[in-house]
Amino acid sequence: MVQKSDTIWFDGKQVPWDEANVHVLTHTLHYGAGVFEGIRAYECADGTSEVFRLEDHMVRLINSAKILGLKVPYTAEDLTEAAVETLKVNKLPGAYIRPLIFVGAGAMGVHPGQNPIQVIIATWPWGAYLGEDALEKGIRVKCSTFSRHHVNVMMTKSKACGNYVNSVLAKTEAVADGYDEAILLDTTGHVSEGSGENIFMVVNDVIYTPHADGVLGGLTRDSMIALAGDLGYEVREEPITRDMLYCADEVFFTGTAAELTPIREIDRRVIGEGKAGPVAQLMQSEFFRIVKGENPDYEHWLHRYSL
Ligand code: PPE
Repeated sequence: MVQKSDTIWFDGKQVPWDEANVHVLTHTLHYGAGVFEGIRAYECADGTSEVFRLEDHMVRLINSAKILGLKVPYTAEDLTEAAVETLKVNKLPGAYIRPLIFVGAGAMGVHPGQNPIQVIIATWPWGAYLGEDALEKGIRVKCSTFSRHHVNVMMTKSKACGNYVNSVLAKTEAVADGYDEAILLDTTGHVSEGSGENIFMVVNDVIYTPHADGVLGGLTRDSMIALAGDLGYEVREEPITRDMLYCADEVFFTGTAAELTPIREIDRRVIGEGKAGPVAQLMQSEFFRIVKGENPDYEHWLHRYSL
C-alpha cells in the first residue's frame, strides 16, 4: 500500500489525499493516453533535502505530452514549483514524486477532442523499489516472453501510461515465475530494458548499455553514464544480446525507483560471482553520495529545498 500524505497537487490546488478523485469516464482510464514521471527527493546529510534532476524530469514530462499531442496548461517551470510546494506542504524530507498528465472526462471515443487536460502531482515515502536486500545482494531476473515496443508502435520516448501495459505483462509474468524482475528484448531480439529500469553490463571493466533509441532515455541512465566517465570507466552504447548478458562480469538495472540494483542471476545463469560486483558497488555508493548532497561536483543535479 502507498503510504498516504496529506495532500495531492491537483490542477493547481492542494487537494486532501482522499478527495483527489476522478470520474470513471476519464478518457485516459479507458485509452491510456496520459503521461507520467517518477522522481525522487532525498534527505541530505546536512539536514536539507533535494529533488534529483527535478527540472530534467519535468522537461521530459512535457516532452512526453508533446509526443502524444496533449496540450498541457502548465510549463515545466510551473510543475517544478508545484512539486516542491507539494513536498513542503506534506512535510516530506524525502519522497517519491509522481506527476501525471491525463485526458479528463467529456467525450468518449479514441479522439480526445476537447476533453480537459488534467495534472496531478502526488508525493509519498517509497523505500527500495525491489526490496532492501536487492540493493545490496542483487536480484534474479528472467528475459520476458513479451517483446519491448517497436519504435513505431508505441512512442518509446514518451513515458506514456499505455506503454506500461507491456511492463505490467512482463513484470507479472516474471513474478509469477518466481523472479524479481523482467528484462525485455526488443523486436529484433536485442536487450532493451527492464519493466521500469534501464540496463547496463560490465565486461573487462568496460561498461555497456543499449542505445537509447528504443528505450526510455532514463535520467538515472544518463547520470550513471556521466558518473562512470568521471570515475574513469569507458562506457559504450551498443547493441547487447541476452547471451552477452549471461557471460558478463556484472549486470545491473538503473532507474529512479530502482536506483542502482545489481542483477545476480538471469534465466537461471549466475552472473559473475552471483552478487553485487565491484563496479556496481562503487557506482551505487557514489550515486547515493551524490543524491544525499555529499559530492559538490554534482550539485547542479540537485534541486535543494528545506522544510
Ligand atoms: N525504463 C523504463 C521503462 C522506466 O519505466 C524507467 C523509470 C526507466 C527506464 C528509468 O528512467 P529514470 O527513472 O529516468 O532513470 N521507471 C519509473 C516508474 C517505475 C514504476 O514502477 O512506477 C521510475 O523509476 O520511477
